[in-house]
Amino acid sequence: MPLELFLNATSPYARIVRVCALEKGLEDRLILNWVDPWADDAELIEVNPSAKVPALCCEDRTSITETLPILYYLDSLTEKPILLPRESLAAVLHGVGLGMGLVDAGFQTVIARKYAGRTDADRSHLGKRRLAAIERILSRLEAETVSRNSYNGDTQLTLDDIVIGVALDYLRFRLPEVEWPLRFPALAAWEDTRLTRRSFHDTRFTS
Ligand SMILES: N[C@@H](CCC(=O)N[C@@H](CS)C(=O)NCC(=O)O)C(=O)O
Repeated sequence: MPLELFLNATSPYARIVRVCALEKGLEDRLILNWVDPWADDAELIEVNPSAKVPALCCEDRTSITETLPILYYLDSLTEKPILLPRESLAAVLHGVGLGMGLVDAGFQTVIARKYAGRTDADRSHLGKRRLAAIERILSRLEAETVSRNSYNGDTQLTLDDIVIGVALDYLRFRLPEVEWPLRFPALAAWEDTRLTRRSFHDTRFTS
């Protein structure tokens, strides 16, 4: 059996997994199972009782849920390219953590707005904390852009590049009023080089 990924087209978490699968050259081993996680899809719930995407069925039908464990597993499937290189593991995981923080704060903002309305969601205690977290993470990423590995379009990506790259594009997609590309120019230049890469281009968000 091939690997089977449960996903939807607007999930930043699922896109991170897809970009990783493409970068790892796993395209031919992977079936994409498009589902609506909000519709209590029975097949998805069987694989992931949390009813969330992404969820992965392995070739032996073991299921793996949650983005980071799925990424860890995919990275183990091929020797090269390695998304979590041992020699720079702390630095890469540092970036992965910042990127996942941005995805979480962005996604939770979008969902809270959807169910509570934008004004109530953003003015709530948790809403203010999420928006403040987005600002702080963007500032931190901007400050660290110079020290982040330089990228010329051919260089192999590591997991931090992928998570941060998708997180930033998710903000552009769902929270355009944040206007981060105008306010964080170094980060915008860094992101531009990633979005042209095939793995990012072929997985771009569609509503
Ligand atoms: N912690 C999970 C978050 C995944 C997640 O929240 N996925 C959203 C789509 S972007 C979802 O499926 N939500 C459905 C729900 O919460 O019921 C991960 O890292 O994979």
